[in-house]
Formats: sequence, C-alpha cells, structure tokens
Amino acid sequence: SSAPKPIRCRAAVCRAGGEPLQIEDVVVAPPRAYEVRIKIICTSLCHSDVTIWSIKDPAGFPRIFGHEAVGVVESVGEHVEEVSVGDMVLSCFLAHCGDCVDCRSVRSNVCSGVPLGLQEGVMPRDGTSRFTDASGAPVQHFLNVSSFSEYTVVDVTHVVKVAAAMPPEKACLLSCGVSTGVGAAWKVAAVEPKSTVAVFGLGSVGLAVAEGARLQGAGRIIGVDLNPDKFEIGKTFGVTDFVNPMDIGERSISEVVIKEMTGGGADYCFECIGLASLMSDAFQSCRPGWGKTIILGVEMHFSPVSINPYEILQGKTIMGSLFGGIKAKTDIPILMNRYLNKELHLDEFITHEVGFHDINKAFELLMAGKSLRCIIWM
Ligand code: CXF
Ligand code: ZN
Repeated sequence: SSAPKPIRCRAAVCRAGGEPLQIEDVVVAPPRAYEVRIKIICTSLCHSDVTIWSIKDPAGFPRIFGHEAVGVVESVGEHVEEVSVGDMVLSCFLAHCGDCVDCRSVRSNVCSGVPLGLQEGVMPRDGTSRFTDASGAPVQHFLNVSSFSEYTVVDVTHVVKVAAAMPPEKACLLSCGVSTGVGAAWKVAAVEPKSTVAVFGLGSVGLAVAEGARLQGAGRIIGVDLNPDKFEIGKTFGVTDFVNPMDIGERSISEVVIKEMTGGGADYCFECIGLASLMSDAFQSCRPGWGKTIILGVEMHFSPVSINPYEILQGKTIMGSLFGGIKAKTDIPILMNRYLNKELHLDEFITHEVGFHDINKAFELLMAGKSLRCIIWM
C-alpha cells in the first residue's frame, strides 16, 4: 500500500489558556517511526486537561488537549508491529515500552524508555509536532495524546489494543482517570480484604479508588467530599461511610476519621484532589503501625506537604504514584476483562455525552462539579 499522506480534519484547538476551544481545520502529518495515526471514535475530559488549559502561559498554546480516547488505527509508521490498520485502540498519557529497566520491574510503571515530558507539547521521540493549523503554523500536542481532533498521532508505546467486545466509550474511561483510581487501590496499595480505606475527594479518580478497594474486598470505604450528593453516587462504587468536612464543626477530618470511625486510623488513605493540606489530612488519618497514604492528586500550587516526623516514626508511609501504578499494555486488558465479566463498574462514571461541536460544554460541566465523565463523540 502507498505511504500515508497528511490528513486535513477538524480539531478543537485551544488558542490561549482558559479560553474556549475552537473547532478548526488542521493538518495531521503521517506517523513517523514507532508512531500510529488514529481516527478518534470518542474521547473524554479528565481534570488534568482543565488544569493545564487554565494556565495562562502563551508558551503552551496553541494546543490540542484530550488524553482519554478510543479510536481506530488509520496508518502506522515504520517499526510498528504491535498494532495494525483497523485495530481499535485506547490512548495512555504514560508510555509502556516493555523494555526499559522500569517496564521490566514490577516495582515501577514509570517508563524510562519513552519518558513522560510534561511541558513539551511534542511527540516523545523526535520532539516535533504532527499538527499544523490552517496557516501552516505548528500546534502543540498534550500528554502524548491530543485526542480533541478527528485524527491524532500517538507513539506506539502510548496505545493499548481494545477487544471488539468492549464498547468504545467504556474503554475510553480506562485511558486515564478510572484506571488511575482503580490501579491505586489494586496495584499501589494492594488493599487487603476487610481493610479500612478512606478516599479524600470523590471525583472520578476518587470514586475509582473506591471501586478498586471494593474489588479488593475492603471492609469499609470512607468517602470524604464537600458535595453531599457524592455519598449516593459513591455507594455504587462501594463507599460505605461518608464525611463532609462542612459538617464536622471545629474538629479535623483526621480526628473524626481516626477517633470516631476507625478506632485508630484507616489502613489506607488516598488523596484524590491535589491539595497539599488534604494530603496532610489524609496522612494524619491513617493508622500508626502500618497505615499507608497514597497521593494521586496533582498539586498545582507547588505547595509543600506538611507531615509530622513523629507520625513517620510510628510506622506510617506516604507514597505517590503516576497512573495508579498501571502498566498500560498488561494491566488495562485485565481491567477490560473485569468489565466484560461484570465485576468492574464503568457505566456509572459516564454522566454526560456530547457531540464534538459541544466540547466546551464538557469543560463547563466538569468545572461546575456536575459531571464525572462526559463522553465526547467525534
Ligand atoms: C496527570 C497526572 C500526572 C501528571 C500529568 C497529568 N495525568 C493525567 O491526567
Ligand atoms: Zn488524565
């Protein structure tokens, strides 16, 4: 077959931080070595898209956001053997090359073969963009995916094959947020049956932590959120108890969680917002002796986290994780199977669906706290 040619298509381009996306014509260059060009079927909005979108640094724009997506491989570059034209794939922001010291270790999922460059806005191997706008100027990528476009180019280490039985909008959820939460309970904490878990922040990531803890057989799952409606939706994902920090008067969350609810502290605490003060609350809420606190939230104020050294001496652990410890190519297929076996809940994360032309609605809903996941159909 002949070599792939540039494709002209529609993309939702962000021209400046905090401004609505504009549907524009762009040209998507053919995939280079180790790259695949994908025709997007659907995509969803993750809070990290909103976080970076809101930063008003001109250096970051124009840019095409979006990193939770499913599509069909349209063409492949040299040396791509793992996927073929016509395969359904999902995208991941974190690579899994399978070959580097990290990919080969069970202790890491942070691929060093194709490292995550957070600022770049370009393809990970050759540092250039595959997108140009109508005037021929380059448009930046985002988190190695840029799915808010009819076509995108992604490194082969950032895609996972999706079985035909898997509905694309359900697979799409496993691209980032939901896998991160489930993975944190499953792979990072390895929550044991009957243990007590506290989840700080019940957005999609926090609810997915609860879901992961439920699947691990946790005995109690305490949800902490300022929105009282989160308890009801949380129950679907295994939340058994709820604390609203607005309802506890002068007392601290840890006092309530530790003294009144668990008699000593939770076995596992998960921070799923990205606030340094909440990270401290989570750490203070875990049990001396063996309590573990896992940080998932992205702290954008660069605030240091304050922890009491004596609590560390008491045997507590605080740790982080990227993508919930998920190794994309091996772990996401396991999650897809658990969904198809009706063990893993995914449907309930989808609270809204819009067409591509209404993509800005997805931003409004997420920022207003009205949505968990909004599926954007191309
Ligand atoms: C986040 C989490 C870690 C830093 C980059 C953004 N990933 C996906 O949402
Ligand atoms: Zn994300």
